[in-house]
Amino acid sequence: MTNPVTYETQGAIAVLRINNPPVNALSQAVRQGLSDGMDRAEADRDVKAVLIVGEGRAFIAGADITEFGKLPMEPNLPDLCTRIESSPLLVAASMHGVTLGGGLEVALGTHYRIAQPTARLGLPEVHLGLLPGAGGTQRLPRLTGADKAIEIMISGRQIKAAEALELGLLDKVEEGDPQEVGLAFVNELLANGAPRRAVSELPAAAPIDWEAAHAGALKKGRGQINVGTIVRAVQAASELGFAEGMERERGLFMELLQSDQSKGMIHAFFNERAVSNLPELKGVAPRALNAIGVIGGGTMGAGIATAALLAKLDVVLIETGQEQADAARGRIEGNLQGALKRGKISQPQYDALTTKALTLATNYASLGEVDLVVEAVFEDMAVKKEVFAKLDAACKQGAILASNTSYLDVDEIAAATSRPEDVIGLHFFSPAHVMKLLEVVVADKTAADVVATGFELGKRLGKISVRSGVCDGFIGNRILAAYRTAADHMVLDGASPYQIDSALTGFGFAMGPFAVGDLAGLDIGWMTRKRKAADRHPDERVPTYADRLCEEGHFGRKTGAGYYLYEAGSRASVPNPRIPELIAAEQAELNITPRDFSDEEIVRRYMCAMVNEAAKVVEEGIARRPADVDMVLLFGYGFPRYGGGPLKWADLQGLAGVLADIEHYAQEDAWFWKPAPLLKSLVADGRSFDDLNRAGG
Ligand code: TC6
Repeated sequence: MTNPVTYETQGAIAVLRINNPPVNALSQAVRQGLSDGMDRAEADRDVKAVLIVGEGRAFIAGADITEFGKLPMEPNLPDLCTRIESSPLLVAASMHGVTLGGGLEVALGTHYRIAQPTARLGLPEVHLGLLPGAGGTQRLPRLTGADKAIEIMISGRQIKAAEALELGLLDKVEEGDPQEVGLAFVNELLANGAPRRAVSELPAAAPIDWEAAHAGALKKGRGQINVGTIVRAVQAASELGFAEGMERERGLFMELLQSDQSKGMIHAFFNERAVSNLPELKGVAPRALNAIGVIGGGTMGAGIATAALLAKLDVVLIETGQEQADAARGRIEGNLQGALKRGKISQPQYDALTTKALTLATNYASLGEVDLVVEAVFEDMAVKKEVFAKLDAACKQGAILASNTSYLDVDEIAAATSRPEDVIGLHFFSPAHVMKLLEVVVADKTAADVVATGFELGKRLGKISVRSGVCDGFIGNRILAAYRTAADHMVLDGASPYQIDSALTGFGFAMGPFAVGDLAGLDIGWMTRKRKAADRHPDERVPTYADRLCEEGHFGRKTGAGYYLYEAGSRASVPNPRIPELIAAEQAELNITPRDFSDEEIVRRYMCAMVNEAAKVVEEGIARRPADVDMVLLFGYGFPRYGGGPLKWADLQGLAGVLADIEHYAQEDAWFWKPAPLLKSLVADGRSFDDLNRAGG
C-alpha cells in the first residue's frame, strides 16, 4: 500500500502532504505517515520547520470513523498531536476545504496555522455521540476561553476562516495554493525567528459556572449525554494540568465511544449516506430534470413547490381555480419569505423565484414541458386516478408522473395511465421544504431510470431519500400505524395520552404520538380508520374515543382542539379535558378496569410495536435493509438521532429480550402482537439487524 503521507523538502521546510481520498480521514496509515514524517524531518539537519498540508478537497475531515469500534491501532491520535506539538522544529498547518474533528486537533497540535478564506474548521464529534478526544477539549479552551470552546464543541458547527482568525484558531488567512501560501508563511516565520508555540503551554482557561454550563448543555441536548461530558472535559482543562487533563479527556472519550448513543449516531452517519446507494441503479442515468409540475397547492403541494424552487428547478403548479391558485402562491411566497429571513436566499433571488421560476395555472395543458409532476391532491383513490389520467394526456413523452400519496396503492394509480413505467411514488413529509425525508416508492412497473430520477430529485432537494416498496403506508406510515396502535391500546388500558407523550419525549422523540396526531390533523387517522373498517378482523382492538372527538368537529391544532387545546396565535397547549371523559366512557363500555403504566413500560411497548412492524417491512422487502427503516424513522418521524433508529435500538437492547417481550404481550392480545418471523429467525441464529445491513439486505 502506498504511503498516504508524502515527504518532500522545500529549502529548510519539510512538507508532509496527506493524500487519503475522499476527505483525508486520519486512518492508521495517515497517523503513521505523519509520525514517520516528523521523525524524518527531525533527523534531517537541514530541516528547520514542518508544514502539514492536505491533498484534494479537504485538509483533514477527522478521525477515520470506520475505525471506531475496531481494535485501536498505534499511533493513537492524541499521542500523534502531542508528538507534533513537542517537536523541536517549528510546525505549521496550511488548511483548505474542511478541517474537522481530529483534523482540527492535529492543527491545534501545530505551532502556527494558516488557512484559505473559504476554509471551514470545526469539532463535530458531538454529532457522533463523542467528544474531541485528541486534545481538542484541552487545547481549544486555552485559545478561546471555556464558554466559546463549549459552544463550538456542543454545536459542532463549521467555523468560517474569518471567525477562526478572530478566535485565535488561525494566525493568518490567505488565498492561494495551500502549499505555496503555507511555505511563504513558514519562511516568513523562520526569517523573523518566530518561536515554537505550543497551545498546551498557554494558561488554562478561566473557570466558569460549570454546573450551570453542564445543566444548560444537557437541556439543549434533549437526552443526548455527550454534551454534558464535553462540559466536564473542558472543566478538566481549566482545573487540571495539561497532561492530567489529557488523561481525563481520554477516559471520557473512551466512555462515550462505548455508549449506545455513540453507536446509534455513527450508525446514522454512515446510513444516511448509504441509503441512497442502490446497487440496481449503478450505471443507470437519471432523466433530465429542469422543470417540475405540482398538482395541488395546499400545505403539501406548496411545500414541495418551495423545495423545488429553492433547488433551482422551475415549477408549474396547477390548482382548480384562480382563487385556489392565488392562495397557493401566497403559501409558497410565505415559505420563501421564511427562507429570505433566514438568509438562505437574497431579495433578488426571492424576486426571481416568485416571478420567473414559478408559474401558477389552472389548466393541465401548462404541464406540456415539465420533466416530472408530483401530484399532491386529496388522499382518495378515485381522485388520484382521475388526476393521473389527465396527466397522462397532458404531459410529454418521458415525463415522470409521481404521486405524493402517503398510503395508497401506487400500482393501482399507475394503472390509470398508459405509461405505468413512468409512474412512481414520491412521498414527502410536511412541511415538505423543511422535512428531510423522501420515500421513493417503487411500483411494480416503474422503470429503473425513473427510480434513479426520484433519487436525483431527492438529492437536489437536499433530502435523505429511501427506497420503499408498495404497501399500505409504505415504510414510515405503516410502522407509525403499528406503534400508534400500541399507544392507543395503552390508553384504553389506563395510560393517559399525556403520560404517553411525556414518556416518549423523555425517550428522545421530538414529539409524542398524540401531539403529532394533533399537528397532522386527526381527520387523517379518522378517514383511514373508516377506510379500513370493512376489512377489520373481529379480534382487532380499535379505540373509538378519537372518532368521537372528530365527530364533535375537533381535528387537532387546525381547529384549536384535539388531544390538547391550542390558543390562537400561541404554540403552547394544555390537555383537553374532554379526552379523559371520552376515554372513560369507552373503558366503561368495554368493561375495562384501567391500570397504571410506568413510563418504562410505555416506552418498551411502543418500541416493541415499532420494531416488530419494522422487521416485517424488511422481511417483505418493502424496505431494502434494516438501516433504511432506521433512516425513515430518524428523518421523518422524530426518532432521536442518538438512538440510531428502531432496529439499531433493538440490536443494542438485544433482540432476544425484545422478542421475549413481544411474545409476552401476545398473551394479552395475540392478534396485534404477532412476532415478526424475521425477528424470530435472527434470534434463533444469534444474528442482528446490523448483520443484515452488512450483508446488503
Ligand atoms: C474525530 O475526528 C474524533 C477524534 C478523536 C479521536 C481520538 N471517516 O459526506 P460525504 C466519507 S471524529 C471516514 O458524502 P461531503 C463518507 O462516509 C470525526 N469516512 O461528502 C463518504 O463515503 P462514501 C470528526 C468519512 O463533501 C465520503 O467520505 N469528523 C469521514 O458532503 C464523502 O463524504 C467528522 O465528523 C471520516 N471522518 O462532506 C466529519 N468523513 O462516499 C464527518 C467522510 O463511501 N464528515 N467520510 O459514502 C463530514 O461531515 C462530511 O463527510 C464532510 C464532507 C464535510 C467531510
